[in-house]
Amino acid sequence: MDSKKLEEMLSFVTPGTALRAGLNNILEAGLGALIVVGFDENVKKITDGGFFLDCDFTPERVYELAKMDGAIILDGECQKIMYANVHLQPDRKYKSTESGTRHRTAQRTGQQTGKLVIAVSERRNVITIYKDEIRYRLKDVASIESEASQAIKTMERYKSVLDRALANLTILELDNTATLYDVATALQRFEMLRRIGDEVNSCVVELGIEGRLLNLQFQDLNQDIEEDEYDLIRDYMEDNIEYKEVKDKMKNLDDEELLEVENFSHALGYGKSYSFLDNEVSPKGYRLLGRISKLTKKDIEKLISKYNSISKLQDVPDEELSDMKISKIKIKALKSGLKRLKLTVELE
Ligand code: 3AT
Ligand code: 3AT
Ligand code: MN
Repeated sequence: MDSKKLEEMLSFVTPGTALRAGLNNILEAGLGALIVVGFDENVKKITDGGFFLDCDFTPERVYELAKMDGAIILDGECQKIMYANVHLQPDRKYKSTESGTRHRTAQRTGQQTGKLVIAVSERRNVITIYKDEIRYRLKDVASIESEASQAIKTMERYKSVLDRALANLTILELDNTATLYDVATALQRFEMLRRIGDEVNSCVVELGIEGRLLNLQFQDLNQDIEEDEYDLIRDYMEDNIEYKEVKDKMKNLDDEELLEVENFSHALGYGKSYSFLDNEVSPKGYRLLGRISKLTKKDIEKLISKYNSISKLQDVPDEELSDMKISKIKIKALKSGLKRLKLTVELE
């Protein structure tokens, strides 16, 4: 499913919005509803009967109107109630998987008009939202919260595994003994973390204002992750490949492929075989140099375009760096920084 589109749909009905307050009232009173968000020619074409209101939207009004049969039509911003008691007659060429007439109508109307359509089920006490090909059943806050707390725990575990993999890689890189296997494993950890992070994020979105605390925890766990991954990929990807290609390949792996380390070295542009994993590799240096605070991005680019390898850079005499117009203080920071990186990682 298109998650950006679903997020946009959810933004209309998450806890904290006026529309959700109205929907909750309807649900709690054991009523049902059929609501279309947006009114234009396409919607008009399929309406029959009902009456024109054009009044300001309030949760109370929409609740009162839901006591009537038929559909309620709002404007696109949920600021106005345009019509109530409307009979909708969407084209039957749009397929519906639902059984009741309200839900079938909602699904077809969502496809035909491209508007957000909401059905509150009187019998089953649930809210379902539709738009184009998307059909999504809203979860109640308590069950999202318990799902989210599971996902956050998993995220914490994955994060600490990733941190260990990166620390290990740092030592190997500075010893010039890193293999493609070590790099691919670290990348695999990044991708696993990203996937569970996506789950947490969708909980955050659906929780609306109820998700603020969860969002803080999520942001905290995600800190620097993207940048670290960006640096790691640029450190090792083959010259004929783009960063985005690498990311897309990783994203497109299915659950089984995710577990096979060689898929990650393949994503970096290496051959698709297990045998490449023993290859010794040296990073360009983006990740390690990025941790030396005295060096600017420009310095790092300059060093990498000249040496293209951390192992070479470690042995470059200071004079040679001075000739490149790198200041004494930065050279000192670079040399001692690399030594210190190794020490601190080894102590951890
Ligand atoms: P009531 O006076 O409320 O009984 P009504 O004419 O207001 O009847 P509703 O919109 O309340 O009709 O619909 C009641 C049920 O009738 C809902 C649905 O199960 C059935 N129904 C309505 N229209 C159709 C239809 N075109 N085909 C099959 N069932 C329909
Ligand atoms: P419940 O889960 O029972 O709430 P349903 O999908 O089973 O919903 P029903 O056939 O029971 O749907 O119809 C319930 C009401 O939905 C009846 C009517 O007020 C409204 N409704 C059904 N079809 C339409 C339609 N085409 N346009 C406007 N309102 C409709
Ligand atoms: Mn029904």
